[in-house]
Amino acid sequence: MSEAVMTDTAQRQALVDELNEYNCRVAQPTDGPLFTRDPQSAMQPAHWKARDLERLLEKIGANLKLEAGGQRRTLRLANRGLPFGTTPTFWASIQYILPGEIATAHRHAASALRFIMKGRGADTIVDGERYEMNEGDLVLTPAWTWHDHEHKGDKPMIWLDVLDISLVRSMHATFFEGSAEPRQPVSSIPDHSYRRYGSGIMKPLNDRTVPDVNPLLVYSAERSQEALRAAAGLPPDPFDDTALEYLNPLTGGSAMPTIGTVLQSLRPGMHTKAHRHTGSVVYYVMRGTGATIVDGTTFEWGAGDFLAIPPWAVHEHINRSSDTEAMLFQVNDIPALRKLGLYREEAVEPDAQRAAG
Ligand code: 1HN
Repeated sequence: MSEAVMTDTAQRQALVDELNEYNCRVAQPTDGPLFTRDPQSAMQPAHWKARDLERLLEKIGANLKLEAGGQRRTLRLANRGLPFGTTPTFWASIQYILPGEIATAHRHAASALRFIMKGRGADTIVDGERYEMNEGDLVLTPAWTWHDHEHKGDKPMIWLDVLDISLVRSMHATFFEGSAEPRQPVSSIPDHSYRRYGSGIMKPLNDRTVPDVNPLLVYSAERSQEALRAAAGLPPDPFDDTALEYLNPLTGGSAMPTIGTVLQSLRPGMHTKAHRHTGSVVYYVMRGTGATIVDGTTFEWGAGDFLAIPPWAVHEHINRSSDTEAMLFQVNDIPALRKLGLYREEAVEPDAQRAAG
């Protein structure tokens, strides 16, 4: 090595050290690329099978008391490519609550939602409003609303919890507060938000609600599945067949500001076109059997399974049955990406996906 290069290296290091003293730096040859041509996500596609989840839930039910771990007994869906969480922005967990248990009141800056998977007899109170939780219901816990749950039924109950924890953490905006009282006082009018906004087509006069904050807390299985049945008579969406997004009835935007929620039906024999988009997705299979091809890998799914799709991964869906629809509940972070101007999507020719595999 010539003396000139050595001197140059030493000089560069001296410069770097000096800059460092003043909390400054310049690009260095050892830095990785600052930009990639397109998203290179560390998140991996992931599949959780219902049979495994059921066994593991029973196991945590038998082994973990509710008091340990913040008064919630949850099985977190982890991603091997990420330091924490299910996707780069949100955490999906399955909550397992036993008869007689109370998940005590707290609130946090992270937005949360619950989608009821199995069981009956539990209720949740969100900012004073009590809702029964029935299979297929979506219940929202908007940012900073108090929430607690109690299981009054006689068999264990399970539901999906999704929180935008990783997004909130990345912005260093975490707040949390516990309550001295296990449960909140309940307001005198039952189903208050549902009575005011649940029709989705009308709203009360003299309404002073801030439109950006969704005033509707609950989306019943009955009403949302009825909407999906009505939409099934429309021509299929090329990538998702029949898919409806839960909405904020005041804005027509997503039900939560950061998290998208979608109810989706794949008709018998459907094989969708392939596409990719920014934003991550987790699917819960409510019923049916099928497959999703993600970046060339085929995941065969059945009722009760979960599937996670990384940002910008090419994916297409297949309903394997010739006579039964498949119904999926989907959670994504697309509303957050859209608000930040970061949403992009593109169709992918089927041959490209096969070659990638
Ligand atoms: C949480 O507060 C709940 O309130 C459920 O039921 C799951 C997962 C991580 C962090 C907080 C709940 C959660 C959670």
